[in-house]
Amino acid sequence: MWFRSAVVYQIYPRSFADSDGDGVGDLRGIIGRLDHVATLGVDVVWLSPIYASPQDDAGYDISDYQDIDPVFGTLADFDELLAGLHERGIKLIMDLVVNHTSDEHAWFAESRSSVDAPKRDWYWWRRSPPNDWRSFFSGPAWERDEATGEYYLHLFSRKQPDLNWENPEVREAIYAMMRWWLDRGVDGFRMDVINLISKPPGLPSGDSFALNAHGPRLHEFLQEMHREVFDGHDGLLTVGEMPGVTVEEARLFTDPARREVDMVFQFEHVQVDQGTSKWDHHPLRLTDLKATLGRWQAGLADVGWNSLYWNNHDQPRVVSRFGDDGAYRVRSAKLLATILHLHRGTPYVYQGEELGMTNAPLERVTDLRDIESLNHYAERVALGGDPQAVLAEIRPMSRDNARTPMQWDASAKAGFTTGEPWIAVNPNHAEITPAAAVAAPDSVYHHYRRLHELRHTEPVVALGDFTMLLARDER
Ligand code: ISL
Repeated sequence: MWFRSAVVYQIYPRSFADSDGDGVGDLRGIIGRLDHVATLGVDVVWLSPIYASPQDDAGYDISDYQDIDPVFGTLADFDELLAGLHERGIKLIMDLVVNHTSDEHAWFAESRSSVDAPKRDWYWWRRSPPNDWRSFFSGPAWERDEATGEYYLHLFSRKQPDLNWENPEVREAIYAMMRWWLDRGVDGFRMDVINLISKPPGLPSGDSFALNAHGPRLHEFLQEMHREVFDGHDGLLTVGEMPGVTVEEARLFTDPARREVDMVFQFEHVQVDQGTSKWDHHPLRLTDLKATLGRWQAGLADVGWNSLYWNNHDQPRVVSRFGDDGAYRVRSAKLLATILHLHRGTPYVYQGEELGMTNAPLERVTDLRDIESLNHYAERVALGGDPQAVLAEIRPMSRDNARTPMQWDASAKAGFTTGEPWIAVNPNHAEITPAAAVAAPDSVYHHYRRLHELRHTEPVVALGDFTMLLARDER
């Protein structure tokens, strides 16, 4: 299992590098920066969605799974990127977003057209909302559609209707699409909210998140996908993103004998600093973090496999969140990197983490771009919330913290674009850049690079077991 000693680097294309000056990162921008990725010593790149999309949820709303959005480039650019990675010995995994499509996908256009449409049953339609479910992006999860007057389910934005996995035609269409990407040469998939695909029978009222996270057919669907898509392919990497997954469930999903996925992204350690919701944020108690990390290490010690992450495009920057992004920025970023890489599991490093990039100031509501933050702001202010107080509540956890442009150099737009970036560059971009980091032997960057080297050369780093020391020590 090669991936046990591998490191994955996540690229969020919108914010990585812009080659054509339109202010949005693109595939040719990534091609121009491949040496940065290779020098870091990673084995796999995970690319956030680059498919055709209205970009309502920054590409997680896909209108054509087999084409590239013009903002990112073309299929020819994609092939060139894939070849450039493979030449450097790096694999590429794609983001697979199949709990939902965009409402502008041809499947949904047909489905919504009439109650008798052949693809009507590809999504969840009801004459009236059958339950009280809320969308993860605020508001109700059922939306009335003008064409027929019926309601469709969207656990995320109203432009992200949920696919009906109960329908075998849906599953076969998805598997065919996945085979098409494997035939093109990709090396696996990061599966977006894959634990939401099996809906609870009868669609009962209650907490939509908890009810949908553990559907009864989930294992069956993943095993079927394995048979239909992955069988006969060597060297793939599959990782299921599963908010709400428990350690006990993760053992089942990642037990190689069950042939489901190689590893899952769990969320417990990125929820230790929040109460009832992500906006109910409180300072970290270190013992809470230790407790959850320790439990996951123990739970997957003999069966299955962990994935390890602090950051991705949905999480605030870890050095600001669990570290100190002021005087001790470099030291705390290195400490957090060490913790990540010395646990048992496959580490995932998110672009800019290797530089110790920090949260964004997000001073005004006009600085926000993400639909989740904007919807929450609108909802709270409409209910009478004080705009400044709502913004203060959003600031520490907004996904926009992770999405500011990659900081390549000290120039005005951080070397990210020659145009106007779609989201403001962090004002600290003059200090935090690869150029500065490469020049300083004790930088965060060199620390990550050395940790990756250790993962490849010291079996104990990748495969050693884990004992928690000082579990109750708060320091
Ligand atoms: O960031 C979150 C909101 O607090 C998470 O709950 C997030 O929505 C969840 O992790 C699912 O994330 C994935 O699916 C979403 C997409 O917006 C995220 O970017 C993606 O990582 C819907 O496709």
